[in-house]
Amino acid sequence: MIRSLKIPGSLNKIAEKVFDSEQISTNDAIELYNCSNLALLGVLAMAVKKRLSGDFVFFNQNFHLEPTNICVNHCKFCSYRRREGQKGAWECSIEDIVADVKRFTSNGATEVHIVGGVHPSRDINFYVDMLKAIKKNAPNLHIKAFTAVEIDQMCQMGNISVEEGLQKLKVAGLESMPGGGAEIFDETIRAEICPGKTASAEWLRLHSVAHKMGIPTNATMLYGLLENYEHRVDHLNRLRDLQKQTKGFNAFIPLKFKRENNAYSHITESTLIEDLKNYAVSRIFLDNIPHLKAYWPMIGKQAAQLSLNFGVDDLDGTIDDSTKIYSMAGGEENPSASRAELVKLIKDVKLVPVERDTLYNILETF
Ligand code: V47
Ligand code: SF4
Repeated sequence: MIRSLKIPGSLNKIAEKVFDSEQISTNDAIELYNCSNLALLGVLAMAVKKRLSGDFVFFNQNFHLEPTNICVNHCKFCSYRRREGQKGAWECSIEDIVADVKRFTSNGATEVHIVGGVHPSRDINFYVDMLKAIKKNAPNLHIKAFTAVEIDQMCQMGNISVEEGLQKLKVAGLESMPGGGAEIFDETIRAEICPGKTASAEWLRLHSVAHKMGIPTNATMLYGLLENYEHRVDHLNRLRDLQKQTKGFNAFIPLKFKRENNAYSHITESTLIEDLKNYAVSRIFLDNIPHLKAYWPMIGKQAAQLSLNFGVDDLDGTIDDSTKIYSMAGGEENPSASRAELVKLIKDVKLVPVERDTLYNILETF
């Protein structure tokens, strides 16, 4: 039925590929990015989404821990980083962290997401102790922790290889990794927006090491800054290629650049139309990564709900007002969503809400 849509010109060939479950090429993806027919992009993205997850839309009960915002890096888009001793800097002790873990698990959380700055003097041993303390106090809580950038730098400080470091973290309780730190892989743009940060090739290598060790990970792309469509497609393509080898990525999360309180405040943020297009093209191109997540604290709940018609099948989680990264950059203030709210959001667009664990096992359908 959908095939009888009158699709204009060369887009027809791309649509045929999508409906025939064929991977589209990088040139096709660039053509889709340049396409102004948002409705068509939505139809194509939903065809891929339905193949991968039917009518399901996933969410979980989670909270974030941000152990410190003191960071040795100087990413120009970051609104959160502080120098040691600077006003607004924070460092949580392991005791602080355990207290948060107890509080949030008693609210029903099944996952803790831990991401913070790259602290100048906390090496891998501090983080190993932190994970052990969390596991001791909440043995059933899934620990999804540390971007590849944090792990790369904590291993360098501890003078051990990434392989050894990941093994230590895994033994201490690390079960999966979030997708941050990927930013944009193109080396020229990366050097401009986050000079000195873990290189793209190393980010990808660290994720491939994690996958081979049985640690699943996510992947992100920071968009709406200095990059063009070619850069975005190059980023997606490097992820798709790695996924072909390892199959270790669970979800892809586009991260919309937010401009408040950072060095790029003069840049206009991407429009909602651009955000929806970006979800759709990502879903169509990355057909070997099972899930596409809309991170609602960054784009807001209404835009996240709209994204469910553009290939998104995951709304992240309840968050419970536990993250500051995006509110400091202009995202949702005090982000929190009840299960009932997420369920309603999904039901209202006639899709099926599923509460999942971190690894997408179904806990409850609504
Ligand atoms: O790597 C920082 C981004 C990331 C800004 O895996 C910004 O489930 C936009 O990794 N505008 C960290 N983005 C967050 C992250 C994440 C978030 C949600 C879900 C998951 C997951 C992972 O935040 C950083 C950077 O790309 N970021 N500042 C900003 N001003
Ligand atoms: Fe540090 Fe992360 Fe901010 Fe970069 S984005 S300066 S690594 S806290």
